[in-house]
Amino acid sequence: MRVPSSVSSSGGLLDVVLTLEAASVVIDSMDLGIFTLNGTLPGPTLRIKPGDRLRIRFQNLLPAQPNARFGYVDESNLHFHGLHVPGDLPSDDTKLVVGPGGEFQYETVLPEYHMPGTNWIHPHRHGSSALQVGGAAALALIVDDAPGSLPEEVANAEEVLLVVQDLALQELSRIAQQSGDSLVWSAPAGNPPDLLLINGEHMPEIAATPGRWQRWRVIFAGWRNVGRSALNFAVDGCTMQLLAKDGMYISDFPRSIQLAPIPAGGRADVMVKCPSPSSRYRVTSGETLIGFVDTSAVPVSSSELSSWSPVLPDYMQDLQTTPASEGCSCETEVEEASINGVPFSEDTVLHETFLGAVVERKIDTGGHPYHQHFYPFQLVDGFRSEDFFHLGDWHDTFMSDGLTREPVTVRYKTTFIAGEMMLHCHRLDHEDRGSMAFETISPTGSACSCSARALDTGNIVIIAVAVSAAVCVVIAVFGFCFWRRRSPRRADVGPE
Ligand SMILES: [Cu+2]
Repeated sequence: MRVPSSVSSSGGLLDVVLTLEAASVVIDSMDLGIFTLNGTLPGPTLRIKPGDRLRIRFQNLLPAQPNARFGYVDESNLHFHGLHVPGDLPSDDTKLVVGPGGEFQYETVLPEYHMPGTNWIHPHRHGSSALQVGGAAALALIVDDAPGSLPEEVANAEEVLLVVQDLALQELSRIAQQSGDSLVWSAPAGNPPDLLLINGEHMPEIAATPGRWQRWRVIFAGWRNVGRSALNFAVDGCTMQLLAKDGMYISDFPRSIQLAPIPAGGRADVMVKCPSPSSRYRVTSGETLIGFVDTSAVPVSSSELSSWSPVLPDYMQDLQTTPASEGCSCETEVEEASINGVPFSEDTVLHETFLGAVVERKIDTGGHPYHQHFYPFQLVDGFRSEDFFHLGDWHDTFMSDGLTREPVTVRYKTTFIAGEMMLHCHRLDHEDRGSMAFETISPTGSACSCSARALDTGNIVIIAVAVSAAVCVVIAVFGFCFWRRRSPRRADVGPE
């Protein structure tokens, strides 16, 4: 299987250029025009450590399409999916718009206590995220573990990165046509198949030694449901022990699972061991074959995995028995083109919280993968106990997918990062249509609100009045000067 190129931080800094650009690829003898980060499918893997500075010069090299229907198919930005970093510039602010030919330098610092794990980066321009992420700009962003922090069997295991992408050729062609993209996306006409790719390959072969544990980092760099559900990831005939979800270690490793139902945008780190030599095992999503594990001829024996719990950072302290702060428990219903009936607007706040609050959300996902930026949330109530989902687990992307009764209750504590936090459906065509909102986290306040409201326009009115007054003064002064200058000239030339 292909392994994406990789670049790691050094001396506390990861300083890279990421370009969003069109590229041509051939998959299963089909010529495809796709979106890429740095020209490859997927983009290069970025590796960083807690406490490091991440500096990304993002360059939008897409061709300008000024006549495209909605006017933003050539605009973009980046989202650091899974990082616990501020949501305002120059950090992870998805309101930023970088036009074709434009660039922006992102810079953010991971806290020293950041949870190590498997995350990813993708474009997030409201209105064009489905086409750009679906087709297929994404890369893995790994926050590496400190030496000595993992159990030996995990630390010493061979790492296998799987960036799973859902190249739905017909659906993406329809979205490209709707959004007026005529220069980047292209796929065969007719009825080309949907392709579930791993590291840019269709049905790759993963090499393994029989009997030896591997650490698989599975990223579903997805933008829609697969069929009607999550990526139902399984390796038939092999042992899977869950290690982490959405870039956060579980507290009861090892947890035996048969299936990892990863919603679009989600991740799962799984220890995988296949038993027999010279054998082929199927990697599947539901009924769909997406790859193979091919084992070598000589088996080895390896010890069982021992129990292990991570040190949890402040923003992941257990909240199962901690009630929400007064007024901070709100309902959130995710819909096709709105949240709680309100379509996305940069001027509308969905919920309001404050630093230090214990926030509770009762989320009705209804088949829509719910994603929160920079504050992950803990599953607290509303779950049937399944292997993959335990009460107390943490996620940043969650879809009930028939495994829960709705609504599900989640909690998180707003520890240190204030500002605007995006939340949205990770079926990105829904996000593009308005299934997104943000809540504000006040650095100084002490009250929550569950009611959507327009942003305070008081300051805007004051600024508008001040600007109008200044313009009036300038016009008056200019008029007076003009009159003074014209008058003598008339006088000068008069006698002639
Ligand atoms: Cu949705």
